[in-house]
Amino acid sequence: MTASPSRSRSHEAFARARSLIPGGVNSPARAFGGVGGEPIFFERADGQWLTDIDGHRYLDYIGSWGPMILGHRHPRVVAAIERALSRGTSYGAPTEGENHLAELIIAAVPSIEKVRMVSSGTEATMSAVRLARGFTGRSGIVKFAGNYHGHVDALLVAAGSSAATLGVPDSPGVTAGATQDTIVLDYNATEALEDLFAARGDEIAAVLLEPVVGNMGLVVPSHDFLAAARRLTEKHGALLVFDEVMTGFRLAYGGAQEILGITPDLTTLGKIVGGGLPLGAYGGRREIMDNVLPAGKVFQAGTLAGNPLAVAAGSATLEELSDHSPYPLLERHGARLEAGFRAAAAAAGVPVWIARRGSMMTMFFQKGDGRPVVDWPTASMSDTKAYGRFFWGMIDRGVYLPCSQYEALFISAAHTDADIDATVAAAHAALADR
Ligand code: HOZ
Repeated sequence: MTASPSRSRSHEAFARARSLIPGGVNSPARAFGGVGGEPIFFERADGQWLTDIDGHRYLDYIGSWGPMILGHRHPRVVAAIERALSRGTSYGAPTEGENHLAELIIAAVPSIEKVRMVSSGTEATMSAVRLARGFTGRSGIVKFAGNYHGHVDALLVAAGSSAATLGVPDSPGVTAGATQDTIVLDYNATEALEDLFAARGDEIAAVLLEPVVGNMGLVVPSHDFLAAARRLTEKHGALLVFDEVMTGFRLAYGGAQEILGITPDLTTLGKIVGGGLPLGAYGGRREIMDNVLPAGKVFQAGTLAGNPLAVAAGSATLEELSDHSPYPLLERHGARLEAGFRAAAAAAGVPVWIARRGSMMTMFFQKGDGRPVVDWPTASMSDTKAYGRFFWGMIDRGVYLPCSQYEALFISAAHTDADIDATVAAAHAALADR
């Protein structure tokens, strides 16, 4: 048995936070509600490491839930932020930096000819949905159970991420009116999608999906499913919207759409595009994007949209990814970690389903025999208590994994072979020691 190190300062900070902030956290995903116990408070991050306020170090496999693909405090990103900071933090007026980041995004993402910057992934998907409705003149939005698109009222239906973890896939406060045009299907349910379009194709403004899902744990699409989504939207005059907030610049420089070979009409971005600062974006074909105000009439605005610090961090991150592609390294690390986790689970006799694409991965703890996890009904059968025990076993061994079975882990370019091997050794010990 490994003794748990003392986290008394985190405990005290959390007690104080709970009296000040609802649930003690500013976003429920970090509340540890899916694994039990109290969240750990951090004071710094360097490369692949996090340091908590009690002085413990952890190998970080969250990377701020995705943005930190280069690791924390990458010198190129830090220098860019410092340069921007020396010139002021916000003007509420256009800058050349925004042009530069727009050029980088357009060059990288196959579907994007024009792009609008916002301050978060939630805003990006909210705006893309409004634009799809404005462009098509239709109301219906098709989403998939377990996909999460931020806390947009119309999309908080059968939502993944913390909504799934904490059992509020349909939040109180979201009115029936706000979701009456949201149609939910199971992910990978090609036939159901075909039937829906056959019956109601002319009502549908957009099909919105995560092209590789990270928000019910990692779930991969079948090629048939994505191809059907592309074919049916095209045939019926609806838009296909890829939520690449997690996968954009993560699975490849051009996002999931680059490796899947399917080009949506609109793409939403967040996380990596802001290099660790708050920035989101949505973009797509020129004739669609030109419907956004003031070029067109679809309203969308933001005081801090295109904030110069966030734009500098995002541009530096994208330039680094483009100049020194980390993707082969991330794939190698991902494969090594996957093989190691698989071996650790087998050695301990623990039934798991492991899904991975590049540097995103989930090990689903299963209650019976290994059964493919392809959608929310199969993901939600996971043994979340077993995941919670594994999570804490890893924490006690200095490895910080997602605090929910229903979130993906992220590897960064700062992780080394030795880090991956240490993580696998920790997994062997944690799984043996349950
Ligand atoms: N979108 C992140 C991963 N599901 C979670 C971040 C959050 O909700 O705080």
